[in-house]
Amino acid sequence: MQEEIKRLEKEAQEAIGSAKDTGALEAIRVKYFGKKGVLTALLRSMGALPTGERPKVGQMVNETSQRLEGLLENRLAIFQKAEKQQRLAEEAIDITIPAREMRLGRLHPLTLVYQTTRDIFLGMGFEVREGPEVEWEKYNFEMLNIPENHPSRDMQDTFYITDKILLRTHTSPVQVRTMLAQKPPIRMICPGRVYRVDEVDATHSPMFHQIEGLVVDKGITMGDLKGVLDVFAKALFGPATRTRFRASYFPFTEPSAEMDVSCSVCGGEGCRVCKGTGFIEIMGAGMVHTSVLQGCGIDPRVYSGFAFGMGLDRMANMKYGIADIRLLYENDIRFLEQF
Ligand code: 2NL
Repeated sequence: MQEEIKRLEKEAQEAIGSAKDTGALEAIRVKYFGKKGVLTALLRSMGALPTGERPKVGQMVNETSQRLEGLLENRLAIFQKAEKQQRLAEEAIDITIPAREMRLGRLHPLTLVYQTTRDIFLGMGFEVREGPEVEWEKYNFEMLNIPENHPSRDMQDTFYITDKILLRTHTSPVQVRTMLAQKPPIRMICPGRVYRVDEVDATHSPMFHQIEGLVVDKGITMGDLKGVLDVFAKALFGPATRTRFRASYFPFTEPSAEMDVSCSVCGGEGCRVCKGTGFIEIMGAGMVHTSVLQGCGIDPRVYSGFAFGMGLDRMANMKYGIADIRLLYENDIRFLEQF
């Protein structure tokens, strides 16, 4: 019996020593210590021994069991540690993969041209004023000396909300409101959306953007108008830019003019863009009509002023070489990313 126990211990030691993983160790544990295990069976069979031998053999089995269990536990701890390490290695997250690129937004070309224009006028002491897009007919037309029978007042050209309320067709009513509210000196620009009944095509949209400007003070002349607008044109299109003024007509200015700038593509030589003229028209302007000043409570014998207006959409298209106004409103990211 004692020989058998020694043999079993040796056999178990070898098995434990050559086990490759926790699974193999568990199988060994079951084989020797399980319910039907070899050592368990040995303990049970002790009843067959002579009474005098039982304590000695019992002690021997217990000691053997303790040694083997210790051995098993040590090996088990080693395997568990190794297996844990392997699992950690396998489950590791690769944090060195580059993060997804941050997609930075851009300013819309209209915003860019607006901000540039605004900053040029801020630099000359102008203030920015805004007003409602839904406007009184009175401020949009009457106060601007636009007569009842004028074609722009037609339902065909203006979006009416009621017979007295409409979508403003220009930003001039903001200037009317300013003149009604404050005494000269006034130096202001008013940017904003304006509306006209139009079919959409490459050059027309029922909603577009305007910037108008107004200066009212004592002794303001056409010379101030030309000087300010020339400074503006050079600041926006470059110092080599030349300007020229042609006589024109608006009901709210007298005299009225169109300002052209030398073509930035050919420098005034004449090309496809300026249709061979060397100049491109960029805005309308004029001396504020005395009736408009008077209507707004400003005495035209004391004060005079000049005003101008330009389409921002057209300016943006010119500056960035955009051929179709619709591109400004489609919000196609492939288009917008280019600015
Ligand atoms: C154009 C021409 C212009 C004005 C706008 C204005 C405003 C007041 C009084 C007098 Cl309150 N004038 N604005 C003057 C001349 C021309 O715009 O072609 N715009 C796109």
